[in-house]
Amino acid sequence: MSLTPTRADKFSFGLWTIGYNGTDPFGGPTRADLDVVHGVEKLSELGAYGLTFHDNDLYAFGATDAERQKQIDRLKQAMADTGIVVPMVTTNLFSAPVFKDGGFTSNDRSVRRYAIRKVLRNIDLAAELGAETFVMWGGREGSEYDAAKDVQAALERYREAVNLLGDYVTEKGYNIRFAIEPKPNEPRGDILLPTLGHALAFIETLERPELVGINPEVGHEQMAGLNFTAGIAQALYQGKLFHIDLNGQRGIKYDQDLVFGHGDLQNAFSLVDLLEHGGPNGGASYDGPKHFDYKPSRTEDESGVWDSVSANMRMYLLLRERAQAFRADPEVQQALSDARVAELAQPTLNDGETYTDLLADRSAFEDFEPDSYFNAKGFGFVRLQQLALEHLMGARS
Ligand SMILES: [Mn+2]
Repeated sequence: MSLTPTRADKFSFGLWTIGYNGTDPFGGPTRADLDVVHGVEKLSELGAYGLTFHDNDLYAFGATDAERQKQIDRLKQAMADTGIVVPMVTTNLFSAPVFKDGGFTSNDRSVRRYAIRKVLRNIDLAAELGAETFVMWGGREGSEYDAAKDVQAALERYREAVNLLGDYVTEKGYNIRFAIEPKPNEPRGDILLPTLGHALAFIETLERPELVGINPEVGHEQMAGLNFTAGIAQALYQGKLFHIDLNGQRGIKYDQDLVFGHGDLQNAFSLVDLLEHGGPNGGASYDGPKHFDYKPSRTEDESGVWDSVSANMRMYLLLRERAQAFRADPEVQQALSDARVAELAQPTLNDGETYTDLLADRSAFEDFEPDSYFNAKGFGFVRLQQLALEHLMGARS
């Protein structure tokens, strides 16, 4: 098992990640701006396969048509020269002042119409570049004040926009699916569709739910105190993991966007195990792009940016190696068996059994003795967890 990234690993990076110049709410840039062609060349050299971007990562908001086309042409040439692909494109509906109350759900109707036009134009570009996933992160779709936003109306306007986008790609014949990226807060005090669970429920209200899935980000779910791996398992179970944003976050605080694994390492281990193996009982796994949405810390110079690019990929590959060793260990297999992990995959009812049959089964209730059933015997979950951590730490091979 190689720790050198290859194209087959499908590692991709946002142009805004490698291009992050260090600006935060308290200080300006600490690094020079990155040119897209240089970024593509470095990603290719380091073993990534894909670049993703928001429209305004590639060309400035307010760029003329000629300036925009020049940047698109430069990107296309860099793709042709390196073999780097663009698997995902997304739209910036959050930076420009006009989006201060959101895009699809701004209280101002003219802003909403402009936002949809900006996205339609960007979908054409996504299709032209061969992207198959179009991410929607509604960072400004939210509010600070309950009285200032009708959330039910906002959901209806979001639904109206996504339905229109679904019509557009269908009628254009584009091979594009949409992925909603949830986040609980930041930059807004509260953001619409704050967790992957909210997004999954919303998708079922759409006219073309099959075209829409989710793009969950490690840090965003962890900012809400949620278990990312458990959420991803539900997304896989529901066939909605269209894309994923890997990074690191340490607890409930601002969005840190650390290197993958530099936050909650245990959760990163269980996540890679799930993505690669589909869970202990062979559920759905993930074979889409492993996309890193992180920020190289503003303490770093340009060489530190490329070191952090390699660190993301290496962390994933190390965790994949550790997860494979964990699954292959006979002691782990015994501990899994003792913990009855596989038994959960067995249906609770017998084949064809009805509630009438269950009611007639005295062993299930009348003769069942719950107080003495386990005879004080435990499941051994702690031992299993210790084995997992020893594999994560490299203490077992
Ligand atoms: Mn983030």
